[in-house]
Amino acid sequence: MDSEIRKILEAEERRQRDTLQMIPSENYASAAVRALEGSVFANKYSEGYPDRRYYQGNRNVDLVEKLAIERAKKLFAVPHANVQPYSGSPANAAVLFALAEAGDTIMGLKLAAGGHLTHGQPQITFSGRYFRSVQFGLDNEGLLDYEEIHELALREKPKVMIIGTTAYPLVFDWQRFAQIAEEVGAWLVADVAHVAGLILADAYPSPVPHAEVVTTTTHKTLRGPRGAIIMVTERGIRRDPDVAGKIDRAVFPGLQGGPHDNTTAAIAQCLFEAGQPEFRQYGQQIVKNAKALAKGLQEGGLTLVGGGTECHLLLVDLRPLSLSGNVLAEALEVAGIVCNRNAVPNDHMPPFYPSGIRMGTPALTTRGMKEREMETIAQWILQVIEHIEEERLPEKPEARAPFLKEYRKRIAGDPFLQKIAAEVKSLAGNFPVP
Ligand code: DSN
Repeated sequence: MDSEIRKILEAEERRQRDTLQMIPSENYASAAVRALEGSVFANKYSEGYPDRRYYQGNRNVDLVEKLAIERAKKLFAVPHANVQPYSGSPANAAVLFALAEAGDTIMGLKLAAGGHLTHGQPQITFSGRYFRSVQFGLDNEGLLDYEEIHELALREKPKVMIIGTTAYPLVFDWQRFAQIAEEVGAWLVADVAHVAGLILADAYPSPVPHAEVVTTTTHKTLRGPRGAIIMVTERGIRRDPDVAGKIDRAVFPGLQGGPHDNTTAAIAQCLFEAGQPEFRQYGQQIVKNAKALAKGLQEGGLTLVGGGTECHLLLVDLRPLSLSGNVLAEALEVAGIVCNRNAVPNDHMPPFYPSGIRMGTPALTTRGMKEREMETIAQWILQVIEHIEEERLPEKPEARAPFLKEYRKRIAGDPFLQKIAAEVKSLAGNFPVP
């Protein structure tokens, strides 16, 4: 390997090993998953689907793709699965293109409230430009207001409701979404990218009995490669017996060419892992850990959106401390705690300078950490907050970037943050990464 790349790779290996990865959409894939991603399957072209390829030489690729499909169908209890989408955004794009026409109305949760770009974010995404997007937010407590969603759906009559979240700490009421969708004749698409692994571990409700289509990425709580799966439920097939065909055609040739067969092989492996009894314990522990972390932070006086968590993530509202998400996330990173700044419901600040911090426990749980470690981590986070609580992001938008540049330099060698980073490294050393 080129020495320049090797050096960067080794630095990233150390970073992932010596610090706490608390971005809730990240995880540590197993060595087998990573080996398959880097395997000879990456050399192959396979446009088409198993037994219907446009290229020769796909005997083994067909086996691998069938295995991934069968495992997805069995684990999620669905009659149809497509494992070819390159990632979550292309998966959602394919579903929207399969179920709606240009200009049709789609409905989803606003990005600023924890929805995803592909759930209809206006103007800047295909989902908000190609379709007529109507969106709902959260109430002042940061919770879904099902009555408001119901009224919006009745008024706007969406063709597709694409429902999911990247930052909502409580469980979704899939049955309620299904009742609303049914009443207005909308397709219900559940995007469970964040919680797919929790669903398989019975740690989060499955939308499968309620939705017609389910999409997920494969690299978050599912702990596989960076990829995605689209599933059609019994309900979806009852509604339109050709819906699976429409979705398959929207993926290929509609949006994509050759599938990434190395990723497909790694998906088959991650679904094998997710079918083992240990995976159930893993998923359950993710939620226990998130609850323990939430408790520690709340006891230290922090405000959590939704009042806590029922899943793998929590969202700290920094407005009561007049603290910026950027300021805290930068300091935490110096202290070896890697999370991300995030908008809180009805945030008065723009998305680049939001008033919250999002944290998750999937990666720490993969390393074997439990409630006790979460209590320690909560104390470190509280100490970092106390250390920087006088720091203020400037009010003037043009002064923010220069301030953060200077702030980053100033805190890089901060002895207190470095002391915590050393303690973090020592704790992390007891929990090997895969
Ligand atoms: N970007 C992902 C996340 O961090 O939640 C969602 O796709």
